[in-house]
Amino acid sequence: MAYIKRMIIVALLMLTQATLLKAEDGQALWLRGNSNIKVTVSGPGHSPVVDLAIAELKRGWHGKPDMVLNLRISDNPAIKGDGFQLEESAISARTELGLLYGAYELLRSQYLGSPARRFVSNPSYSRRILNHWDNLDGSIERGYAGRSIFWGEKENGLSITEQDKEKWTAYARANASIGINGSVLNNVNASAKILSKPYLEKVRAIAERLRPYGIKTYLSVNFSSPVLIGKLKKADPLDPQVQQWWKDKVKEIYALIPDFGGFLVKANSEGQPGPQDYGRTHVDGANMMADALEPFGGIVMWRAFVYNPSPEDRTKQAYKEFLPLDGAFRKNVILQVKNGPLDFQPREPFSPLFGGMTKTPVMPEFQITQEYLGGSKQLVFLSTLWEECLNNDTFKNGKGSTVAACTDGSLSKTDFTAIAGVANIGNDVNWTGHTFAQANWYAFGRLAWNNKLESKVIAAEWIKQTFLDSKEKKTDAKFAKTVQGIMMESREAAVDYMMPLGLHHIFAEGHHYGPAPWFSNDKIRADWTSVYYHKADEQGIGFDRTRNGSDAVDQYHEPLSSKLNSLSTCPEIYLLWFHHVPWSYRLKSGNDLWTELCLRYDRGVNKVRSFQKDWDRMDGAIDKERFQEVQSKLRTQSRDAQIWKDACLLYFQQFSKREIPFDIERPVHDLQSLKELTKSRDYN
Ligand code: GCV
Repeated sequence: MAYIKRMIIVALLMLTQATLLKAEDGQALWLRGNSNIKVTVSGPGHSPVVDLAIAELKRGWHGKPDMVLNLRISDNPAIKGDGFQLEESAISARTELGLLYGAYELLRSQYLGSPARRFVSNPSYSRRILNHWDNLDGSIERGYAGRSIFWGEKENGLSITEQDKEKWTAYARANASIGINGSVLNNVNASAKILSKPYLEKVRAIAERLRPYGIKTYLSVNFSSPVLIGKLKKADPLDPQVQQWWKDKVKEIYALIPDFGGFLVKANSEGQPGPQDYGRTHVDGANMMADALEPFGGIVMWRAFVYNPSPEDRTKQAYKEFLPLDGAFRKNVILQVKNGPLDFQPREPFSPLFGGMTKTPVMPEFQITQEYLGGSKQLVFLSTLWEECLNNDTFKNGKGSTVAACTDGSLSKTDFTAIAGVANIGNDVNWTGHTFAQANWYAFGRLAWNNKLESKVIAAEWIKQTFLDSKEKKTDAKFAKTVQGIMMESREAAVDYMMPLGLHHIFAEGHHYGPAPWFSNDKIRADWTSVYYHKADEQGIGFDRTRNGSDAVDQYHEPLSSKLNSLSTCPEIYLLWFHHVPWSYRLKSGNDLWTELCLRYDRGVNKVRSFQKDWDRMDGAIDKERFQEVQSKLRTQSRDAQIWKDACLLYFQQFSKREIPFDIERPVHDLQSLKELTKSRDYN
């Protein structure tokens, strides 16, 4: 009886709470912390940035009432770059931007209820940049949250409304609050038009909105721009006319945008033009642009994502291309390298270029938009993926040479350091399509600022700011813990139901959402098909990248290369990435490979189902709108995880010729219908 009474009271409390919770559409992101608590803030004079810092502190103060807070510029040697020092009643920084970042950090810690203490915080990377793959017609390559907030719609994408400007300001504020300080405004598959006068005028207008928040504007450029919009006959980087064209163009840009950041370039990759079209090298191309940008302080981010249709293992090509060029780039060039050697898969080993380049600075490129991880339909917290990459040991200078250390300047001094994330932002009301995709934007910023932060801490911060009030209620703690659990397990679950044990790139053609392990097509290049990657046959499955195979293992330093090379020491999470393994091979669990594969797929599906149950139990803990949105998306994710499992197991079973273990759920689909389903464009 007492139990029933208690349950009724809990239910009534939850109901009251749910009706009191205000409707939320997600537009406010993690910045919901307005407050009425009074604070007096004194700053070092007035400037747009200092005034913003003061305004933010007054708007979001959750500390002691009627405090006097002092913002001051300091030459404390412990503070580096745009870092800051927090004390209970002061924020000190070398730069005004440091004061703004310090203000956001102080507000965050107050909201999270962390005690105020004295500490210094310095950014891990000096440039923390979002890459928007936004096309000038407003579409977004691999975008799942609506259309571009910068381009498109009317007048060739050039019109600017008051609403646009407000959106850009809100975008800049959200970024600054997590330390992001750069935006590349257009797709790396770049239209040359971006460098024409009318588009540059629009870039200027956008830059004006981003500037007060410390966000520098960068552009992706098309290597053939001198031909496409400049009326030159060629774009040969050694041609003096071409060099002059770039110098003039850069001068024109800086006259409009004095703090312009520089260029991002995808050259000689996936059909994009580049210096190799003229028999020149990536160095020739990058240095030509670097020379044009150097007098203005601009930089070139040259992408290493290059591969050609050739018999060579695709994952080896970038390293082979760039390693011989190490040291030949100008000082204001940095190589932008995707986390893995292939292409943002659910799990990849780190790119060997991080440990390979010794004289050329390298910056990681992460993908925030979930091209290969469920778009905006699936809840996958990517922070754990990035944390895993950053913490990998390259053994470049012996043990401890992590990817983080190879890129943040701790292993070798560079003139600047940088990190990029491919944005998941569009004009959807909640910015990112899935509410939980906001967490990936947030996590990228937080890791770019501090590449040692733990994902579980980032998740906890985000949950509280995004869903809960600063004053914690009893139900809040339960919600926070449950949701943190879901987030922390979500990426591993996706790996399990999509591509466990090192499998990779077995997606349906084109949309990269659903499975198509059967996909092969003689008419396109082999490395755009699935069978090229999994190589399933009657003996086994996996890509042999050992010394007897493509020898990709030797692009890594010892002792890692030998560890990866041997079947018995290769970490099982990368097993089928580096080895073609017999179906009967025994794994550490004692299961043979086929059984283990079945169990992993099944585990992934069950995990998503458990996320559903956990989320359902949270009904009433947050606003109805976002609760139901996530609930419905988890339903879709559960359905699609099952499709992944069934498609892969039924297809691979044709080669393994073994039974699916009876203690897991049998596939509920048949192979033929799955082939039809995932082919359809509507499926993605
Ligand atoms: C912007 C993958 C994606 C492409 C993307 C490319 C890149 O191939 O599928 O959409 O193009 O990577 O990073 O350049």
